[in-house]
Order: sequence, then C-alpha cells, then structure tokens
Amino acid sequence: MKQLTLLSVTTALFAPATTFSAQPKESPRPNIIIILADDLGYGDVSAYGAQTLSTPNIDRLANGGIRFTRGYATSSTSTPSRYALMTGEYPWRNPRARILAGDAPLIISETQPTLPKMMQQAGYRTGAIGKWHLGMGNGQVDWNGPISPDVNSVGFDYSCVIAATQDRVPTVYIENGRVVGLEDSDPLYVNYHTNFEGEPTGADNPELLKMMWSHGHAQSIHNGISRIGYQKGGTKARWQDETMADYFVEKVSEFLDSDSTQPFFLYYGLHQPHVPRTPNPRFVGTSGMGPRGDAIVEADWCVGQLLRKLEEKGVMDNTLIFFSSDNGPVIDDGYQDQAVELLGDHTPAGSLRGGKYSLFEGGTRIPLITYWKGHISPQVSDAMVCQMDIFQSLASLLGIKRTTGPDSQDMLAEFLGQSNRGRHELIIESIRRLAYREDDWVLIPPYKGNLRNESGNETGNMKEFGLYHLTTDLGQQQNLAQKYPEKLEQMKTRFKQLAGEYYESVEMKLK
Ligand code: NG6
Ligand code: CA
Repeated sequence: MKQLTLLSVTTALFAPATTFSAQPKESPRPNIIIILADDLGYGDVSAYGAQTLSTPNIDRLANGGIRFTRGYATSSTSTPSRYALMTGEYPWRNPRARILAGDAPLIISETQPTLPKMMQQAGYRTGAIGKWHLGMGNGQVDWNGPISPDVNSVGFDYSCVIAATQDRVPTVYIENGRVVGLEDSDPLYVNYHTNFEGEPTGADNPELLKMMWSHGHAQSIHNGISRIGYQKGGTKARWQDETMADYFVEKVSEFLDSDSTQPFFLYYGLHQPHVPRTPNPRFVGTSGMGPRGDAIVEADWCVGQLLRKLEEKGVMDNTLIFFSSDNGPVIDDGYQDQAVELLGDHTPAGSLRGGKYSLFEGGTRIPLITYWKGHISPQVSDAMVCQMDIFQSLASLLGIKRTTGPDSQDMLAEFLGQSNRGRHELIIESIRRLAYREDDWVLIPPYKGNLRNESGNETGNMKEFGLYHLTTDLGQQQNLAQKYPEKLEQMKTRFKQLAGEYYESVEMKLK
C-alpha cells in the first residue's frame, strides 16, 4: 500500500494540465506494455547517441520518460534473457535456458510463478505478440493440431507469435497455440536433425537464395532465405518476412481494441534487427546502412504505430511502457546482408566493449526506457536496473505481497524516477558463462574458448580474471585485477556466494 501512496503523490506532482475526456479517473492499475526489440544495441538508438540512425519514436519514449544508462538484460542472448524477464529467475538456474531451436519444449514449468500469470491474477487482460523463443509443446510437437503447453500456458490470455527466431523454422505464425492458415491438405513438418527428402537447402541450392548465408543458416529455404532447421509443407501458412512488422502491428492494434473493461498487459516482442533482416520495401534504403539499419527504422515505426494507437484510444496517460532489447548488437549474424560493409561510423554498442554473445558490457547493457505520460518526469537515470526486476516492481506497483521470481528485485521507485539507487549487484550471463557486476565494478572469470566467435564479436573469454572499473573505464580497456587484489578477492567471494553451486561448475571451466 505504501507504493500506492507514493504513486498518488507522483500523480499529483506530474499530472498533466489537460487530460483526455474519455479517460476515467486515475487508476492505480495502469496498462503495462513491455516492448522488447531483438539484438538492438546500446548505441543503436538516437536517444542513446546514435548519429547515423534516427529513431524518433523510441526517442520520444526516452526523452519523455527515463533513459537508463545502466539498464541490463540478464543475458547476451535471447532465450535466457527472456526467461529471466518472464520468471524473475536467473536463467543459469535453469539448465534448459539456452538459445532454443524452433521445436524446443517450453522451458517455463507450469507451476513456476511468471510475470504474465501475476498480471492475469491481478485482473489484467494479458497478451504476447511477436517473438517468443521460450519453447512450446513437450518436445514432440505436432504442428497441425493444438500445441500444448503453449504461450498461453504461462499466463497469456492471447498470443500470436513466432515460435523462436526469424531465422529458425517453422516459419509460421502461431496464434493461441495454433499455426495460422494451415491447410489440411498440406501439413507442416519440422525437424532439426535431418532434412525431408527432396527439399532444397541453402547449402545445396544457393541459386534459390535472395539473401546468401555467411555462417550457419544453410538449411531449409523459405522466401529465398535459408534458415536453421528443416521444414516441409504448410506452404500457405508460411509468413512473408517483409510484412512481419505490419502483421504484428495489426495484431497489437486488435489486441488493444478488444475488451476494455480490464486493464491490459502487453508483451510486444519486436523481431528487428535480428537476422534475417527483411524490412518492408517501404523502409528499404531509409537508413543508408542496408538491411540492418533499415530494420531498426522499421522497428522504430512499429513503436510509433503503437504510440499512435494508444493516443487514439485516449489511454496514453494510463499506460506504463517499458522499452528494451533482449541482448546486445551483432553485425554479421549469419547472412551476407551488407551490415558490415555499410556500417560506416555507426557503433551499435555505443562505447561499450563487445556485443551479442559477449560477457563484456555490450552483451547485456542495452537501451532500457520507462515512459508513463504525466506520471514519470523526463530524466536520465544511472541506477543499475535489470529487466528481471520488472516482475517484482510491478508486484510492488499493484500492492501484491506474494514473492515473485527469486532473483527479481523491487525497482519500482527507480522505474518511476523516484530513486536513483538501483541494484547493488547483478550476475550477467553469456552462453552459460557468468560475470559479476557490483556497483561500479565488474568481475569476469577466466573461461576457455575463442576470443571472438563466428560473428566476429568478442566473447569475453580471457585467460585471467578480468576486473574493470566501469565508471572510469566504460570501454573495459584496463584490467585492474592485479592492481586491486583485495577488490578482486572480495568480489570473487561474493560472486561465489551468489552463484552457489553454479560457481563451482564455472571454476571447472577455468583454463
Ligand atoms: C545463433 C545463430 C544466430 C542467432 C542466434 C540466436 C548461427 C550460426 N547463429 O546460433 O544467427 O539466431 O543463434 O539469437 O546459426 S537470439 O538473439 O535469438 O539469441
Ligand atoms: Ca536477441
């Protein structure tokens, strides 16, 4: 209840002079929207300093709300990052929270507390639209019937998603656990191990491709683009990559239009700028940076469409919006789409080191914005916050006492701009390797493996412990492990306490 009092104070302070007439009296239960882009880097948004790219709609959120400079995803890849957001639990506690195939089973157990379930129980109408990537079914999915468990099983009343990523089969939309537009006469089959007889692949039939792969992505071909995994059939049901943005914008609009007796909770997973980058022809050439830049312009347009819709409905000042990205940026992620050639001076990770797949800051420090018209005063916040904290913070907003995921912390005051304190510590993850963030510092244990992966991104693997003071060395150029042995020991000890048994398995990977 304390939080609600705090909120009414804020409401009084920042109440706009004019309110929409259609708007009922201030509700303590605002609509909630989480917009999560895919592989959008810290430096990919103009409000975060991008010079060559312009993202006016995302900027509108950033400049009219809180732009967090120390906002984190838990992980440098999608599945574990989204897992933490949905469950409030560190992804390394769940051995299945790794980059999932398109036919992987749901990795959230049906008994686990989840953010959407909490919202549902609090009386919200909940929807998930766009990228999913947390698995569905039990490992033996028949794509031609109802899929169970599905997205709705973790607490969504409505869902319309792509199962995994745009570069993974099946290349179909799934609405409330059913493939959209399937014909009985042409069933859909998916296999991640062997191809179906007679089906062309990117490896064997490059002449059929309109976008050539650079690494991986040489299996089934759909729409002139080869993917990860094999599929056959379901021809009428397959998505058109170039209209995916429009498709989901429309679904978002329909979701917002249906039933308005309850507040809504919307999880909107943008598919951009993940590969394959296939912006609608309307956006081709708009960035001057090729498909990657154009896809970001398109993502920004999607945000603009959503904001326009909220305005039309007169619910803007009763809607708290979170905008973020599931992990850091990557340039060549497996297709020859000119992202490298046309990058120019653009720095997708800003001045951070590393990007997607990295234990350096560029892997997990991402754009994170909160916006609530009339309730949040525009500001930049240096508080360390994590997407995983949204769960506990919304519990706090709604006055729910129940424990949410074990690792989610109450950052409501930070998300509303009433405190700059933030987290004291956070464990970040990249492909099952962990690092420990504490105040201004980060500790990266040594790990075996390549310094760069196939995308060319730095992994963060080092032979020795890495200790960086981020306030003075944001770009992580100076390893201070030798210079500050006491700090190193203190952080190792604490890291061990926090990661528990998992730390032991980390240690076994050393050297
Ligand atoms: C990798 C893919 C990459 C991307 C990533 C998942 C290859 C060579 N690379 O395995 O293209 O799909 O998985 O990205 O296949 S994420 O953002 O969904 O985590
Ligand atoms: Ca991603």
